[in-house]
Amino acid sequence: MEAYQDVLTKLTNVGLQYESRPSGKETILIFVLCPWPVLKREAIRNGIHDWLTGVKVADTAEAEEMLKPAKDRDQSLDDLTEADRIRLIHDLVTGQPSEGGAGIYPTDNEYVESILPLHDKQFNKTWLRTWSMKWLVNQADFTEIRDHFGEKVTFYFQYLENYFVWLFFPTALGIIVQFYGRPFSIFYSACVLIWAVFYIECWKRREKELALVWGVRNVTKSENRRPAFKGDSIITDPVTGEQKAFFSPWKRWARKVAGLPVIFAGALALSVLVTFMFGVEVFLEVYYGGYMKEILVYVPTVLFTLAMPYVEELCNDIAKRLTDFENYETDGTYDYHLVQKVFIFKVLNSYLSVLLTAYVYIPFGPRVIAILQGYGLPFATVAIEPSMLKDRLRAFMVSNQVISFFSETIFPWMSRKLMKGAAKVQREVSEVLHHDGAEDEATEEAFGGQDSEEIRKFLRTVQNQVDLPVYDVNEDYAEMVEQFGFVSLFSVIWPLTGLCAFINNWVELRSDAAKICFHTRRPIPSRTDSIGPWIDHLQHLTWFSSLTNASMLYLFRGATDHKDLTGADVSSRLSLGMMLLCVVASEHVYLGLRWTVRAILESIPTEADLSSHRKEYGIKASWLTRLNGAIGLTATTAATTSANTTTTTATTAAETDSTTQSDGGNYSGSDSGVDTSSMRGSVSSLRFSEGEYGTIPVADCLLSEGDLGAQAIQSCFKAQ
Ligand SMILES: [Ca+2]
Repeated sequence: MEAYQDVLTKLTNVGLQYESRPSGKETILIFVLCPWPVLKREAIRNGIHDWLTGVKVADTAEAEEMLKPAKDRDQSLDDLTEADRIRLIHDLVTGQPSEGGAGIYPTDNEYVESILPLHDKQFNKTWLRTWSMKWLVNQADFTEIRDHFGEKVTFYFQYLENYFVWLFFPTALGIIVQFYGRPFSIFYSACVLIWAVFYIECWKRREKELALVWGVRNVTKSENRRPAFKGDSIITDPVTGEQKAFFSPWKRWARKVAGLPVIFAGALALSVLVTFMFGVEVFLEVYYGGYMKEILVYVPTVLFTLAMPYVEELCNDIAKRLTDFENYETDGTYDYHLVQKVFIFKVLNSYLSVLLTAYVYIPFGPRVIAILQGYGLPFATVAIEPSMLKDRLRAFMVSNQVISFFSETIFPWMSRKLMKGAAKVQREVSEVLHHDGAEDEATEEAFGGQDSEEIRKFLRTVQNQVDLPVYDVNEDYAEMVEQFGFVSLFSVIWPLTGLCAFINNWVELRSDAAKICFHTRRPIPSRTDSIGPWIDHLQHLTWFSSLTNASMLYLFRGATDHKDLTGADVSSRLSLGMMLLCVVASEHVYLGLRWTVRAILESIPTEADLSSHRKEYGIKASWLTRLNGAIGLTATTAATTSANTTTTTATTAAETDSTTQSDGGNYSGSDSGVDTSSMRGSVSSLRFSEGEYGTIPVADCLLSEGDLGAQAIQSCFKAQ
């Protein structure tokens, strides 16, 4: 109860309103409402922060707007999207008290279970309907999603759509090669490699463009601190001069190095598991000739596929713990390092068995079997040939995609139905056993018993959403990047891999949308300016595919469906020196190609680049004109309010009116007496000599209180 009161006090302290209802016996739902003035304060504070840290490229008119006194700026809420509003309120609730937030965060506060925004059912319905009726999703649709769910989620969908469109090329080429060409074609493999390089470099351009259009450029560089971050000392920020918690990078590196053995051990264990499964499968296929062979051969694959989610979960858990231990300061860096670890496991899990078939089983299998047969072991002489590789890849692609489709859409829905059914049966059984419904009524009572039926219905839908898992966009990225790996690494084996991916991704885009609508909580909108670590992983995979393509072409070239190349041929052809030569040559060609494409694309400026330069130039020019004009004017005396730069927590009074904001003591009176013309006057009374700028604590006075656009900047000019 104390903890509950504590949370409520913290909420009121930052000016939020609330309404609470018990839910079940042990939890309480607290609904948070943010009054307009408070939201406005946060929006302005955020706007200034963005502007200072270079996130926003405001043009002259926008900057003028930002510099107006708060009372003239009421319309500034009109362009706040829903995502922005939720993000600001979430930041306000979870922010550090020293930065004006309420400091309520699930990992810090053991009584707070989670914080979530609620789904907008109507919006979700329209979203799914529009997307499922379209062959391609257009930019206006993405903008709508961005306004609703924020940039992080939208970046994923935008990336997926872009990837889907690009996949058309390997798909078409793959179909042609499959039906009119030969497998292991040098032409096809070269085309895929070139395609991958172009695709990645073009996406980078697109990404930058989107970040500018959405006004989130550089946003990852100026993120708020993660509440879970624990500093071990307090330092003065070298850029802004603020006091902030600090964690030594050396210590973090030490922790990283300490985590390495764990990752190695995990990776090794996973590889052993995959290899073991592979061994069992081969054993059954080649050695075992007895009862039910046809069925038994598939058992290891099925077992492995079924166990995979659990293995993956375990790996993710290890990765998460290690990353927690490394203590990152922002969500962006945290995600980056978490994804790096998860990706290592993912790669092993998905590609190892195909790699084993290609580089161990087919070249060396026949020799090993011949030796074993020499000892009199009854090995069946199964033909080991490159077409096995194709079968394996095909099975992998198809089963992977079918399984992931089911586990993302059908399975959560079914398991929820089952859980509900089970709970109902349990309730009925206990009712029959105890012959009284008192307990049931009690829960019903607790569940907003005093409210109208309508509110109770609402509370039930809220409870349903609370029960859903949290959406993690990185899982979806991992799935797509893994698939890109199959296309770039192995499609030379089976050219229809691209087609498979192409079809899958059309469905994927819609089914991931449905997943967010029905099977997860509404994601908390957050901002990002790129797809983060995934672009690096795409590049690593492309580099790696320059190796696999070359080596496979060397090993299996000449193989066709008509089996004129057997494993024995492959193994007799194998010369390590030649293979190494092929691989190194191919890798260098790849690096050269990448460098060239990047250099060419970078020399062509995008429309977004131009527009941001235009804006920057415009605003600098306008500032210069203004300063020149101001210095030329005769001085008018202006009351000098000194910029009191202590960082204050938000005032305690419930702020229903933003003009009472000056309670905190800073800037009192400035709200009424300030407009841009008096600013000119005050500037003119200063003589700008060298060194004067250095002493003005711009960031402090801008960031300490939200409500201050013009006043803060003005105070900077006035401070002497
Ligand atoms: Ca997905």
